[in-house]
Amino acid sequence: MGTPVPHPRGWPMMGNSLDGMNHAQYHEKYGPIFQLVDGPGKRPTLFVCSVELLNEICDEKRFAKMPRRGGLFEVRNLTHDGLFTASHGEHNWGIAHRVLMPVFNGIAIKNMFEEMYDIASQLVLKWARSSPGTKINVTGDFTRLTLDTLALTTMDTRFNSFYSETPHPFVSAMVSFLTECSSRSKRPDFVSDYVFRGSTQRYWEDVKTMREIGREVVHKRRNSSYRKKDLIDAMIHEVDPKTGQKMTEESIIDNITTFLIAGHETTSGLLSFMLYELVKNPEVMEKAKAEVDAVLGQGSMTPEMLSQLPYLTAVIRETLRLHPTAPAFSVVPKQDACDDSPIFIGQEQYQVGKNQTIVAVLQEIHEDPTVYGEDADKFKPERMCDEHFYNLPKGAYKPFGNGARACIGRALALQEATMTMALLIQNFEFDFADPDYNLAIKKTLTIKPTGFQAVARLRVGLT
Ligand code: MNH
Repeated sequence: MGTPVPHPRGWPMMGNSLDGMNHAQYHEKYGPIFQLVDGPGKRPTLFVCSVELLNEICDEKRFAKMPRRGGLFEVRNLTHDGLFTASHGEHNWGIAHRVLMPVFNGIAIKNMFEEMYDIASQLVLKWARSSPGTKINVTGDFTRLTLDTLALTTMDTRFNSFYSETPHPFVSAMVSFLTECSSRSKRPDFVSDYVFRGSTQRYWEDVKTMREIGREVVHKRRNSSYRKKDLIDAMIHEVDPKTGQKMTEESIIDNITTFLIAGHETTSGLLSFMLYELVKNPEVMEKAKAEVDAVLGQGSMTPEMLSQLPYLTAVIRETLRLHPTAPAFSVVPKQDACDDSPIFIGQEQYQVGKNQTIVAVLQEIHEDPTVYGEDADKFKPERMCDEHFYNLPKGAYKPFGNGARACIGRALALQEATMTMALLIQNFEFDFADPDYNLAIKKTLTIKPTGFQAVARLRVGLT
């Protein structure tokens, strides 16, 4: 019964890890679903590449998020059952979700406007003061921006990345921790930590460093009479309406570190791809500039202006369609241990194994020709203006994930991206530092452009 899922043969032991193919190539060769074995000792994983199949695994009655291996699972040693790394049904996820959802809604995010503007102005100053023709490492500077913004808005701490030669200790620990998470996830399960004891020790030291910084921030606030309506305040004082419980100290630290990790590369990648597409498509830049000039003029920005930039908003949506900076998310079928009935997905009735991980490959799904047509791979913000965007078929666009487990930082990220890009367009004209630059992408837990350098010129008449 059902249609067999295509699975490239692979090698004994190494599975498909030596195929040298990416998801797009597997998709082209095997169709909208395929099964791969990532390496020695790994269990086979399913990958889905169509809107139809995505829709089915987004049914939260049948499928749920359960990080059991892969990079996200390794992050759990730092963030435990915090929002991003929790499995479906974990108790502390529920408390944190109910306490924090209201604090991350659009209205509450407006209160962060001043702090975000402060950091974005630091970026503008840096680029304005650099000597003419300086090649800007775009992604590097956007990462400074998003890290500093998240640290300030979610942990009330200034990293001052634009002003210091060496990164803040939290940042160094996080960078080496994330690199190690990725190596650990690629290592065969039967190889013990002992073989990698050097890097393992460093990994646990990084965990300790980040948690201690988080703990200090929470202690300082808890022991002071100072109140500010921000995230830490909510995490310390708010009570979960359902259980009557507050977040524990450990859960607060899990989530502070979570926000920094989940929020910085994704938003920095978004800004980087967005600037790339704007420079690459001058007619899009012209329209965006006309809109920004009409709304902002030469004056300073107010939070109200952000909702008056529909074209820039469409540019952001289209950027996340073609370059979903969190390029995948995964689920497993919800099934009782004693229930062995087969599970099928799609019209073709592909069979899914019990407890089998299914990965949604967003870069492929977002270019599904049945929804986006034959020019699905072209950057066209017009297709994302409100009237089209709100009429997209279900499951056609999921850059922020799905359902209860969708991104809690969405409004924060969108406000930051809109505000930063509006400010940059108001002040600068951009070119590629290398006119022959071709987009190259580096993929870790997130995707971002690599080698993308730009040149910024202050716009005449504006100082
Ligand atoms: Mn974010 C979950 C994408 C910015 C904090 N985020 C997710 C998921 C996607 C995602 C996809 C679902 C992952 C999964 O199902 O396993 N997030 C993004 C993108 C951006 C982004 C594309 C920016 C652009 N995210 C942010 C920011 C923050 C944040 C900024 C924090 C301030 N994201 C989270 C958290 C979760 C999440 C926390 C987990 C939510 C939950 O499961 O309850």
